[in-house]
Amino acid sequence: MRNGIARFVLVLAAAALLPRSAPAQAGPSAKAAKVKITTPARGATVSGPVKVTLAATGVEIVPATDERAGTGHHHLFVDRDVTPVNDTIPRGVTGIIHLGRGQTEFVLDSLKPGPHQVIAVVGDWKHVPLKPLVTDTVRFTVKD
Ligand SMILES: [Cu+2]
Repeated sequence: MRNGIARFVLVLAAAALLPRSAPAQAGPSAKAAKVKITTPARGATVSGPVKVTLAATGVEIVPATDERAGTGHHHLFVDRDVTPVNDTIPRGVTGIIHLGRGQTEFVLDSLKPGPHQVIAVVGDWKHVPLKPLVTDTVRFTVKD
């Protein structure tokens, strides 16, 4: 019995020493949206064509025609920097791909052998990047 009380006191002491848990989120909108390029794997050496697969959390991936808050669609910047984050992501530009039908994968079929970089950015129905930025970068190599 004495042993049990000692253990209880010890647990209390340990609990007091534990760091306070993070403050509760204000609501669903406070949850930060995230995107991850799930393939190709980081640093992988792959043969072409290269299928890029995307997984988003905290944001609903929908077609660009779906004009609702809390939604967005994927954009890929292939071997180029992202455009200014407050600007509309342009169309018809080499290396910038809008997955405007709500797709979560895209096949890059014209990458030359060598190192490449893909940056994923989730943008809203106006094609403007979400804030805070929802982005992921993967570098990989296409073999000869
Ligand atoms: Cu777009």
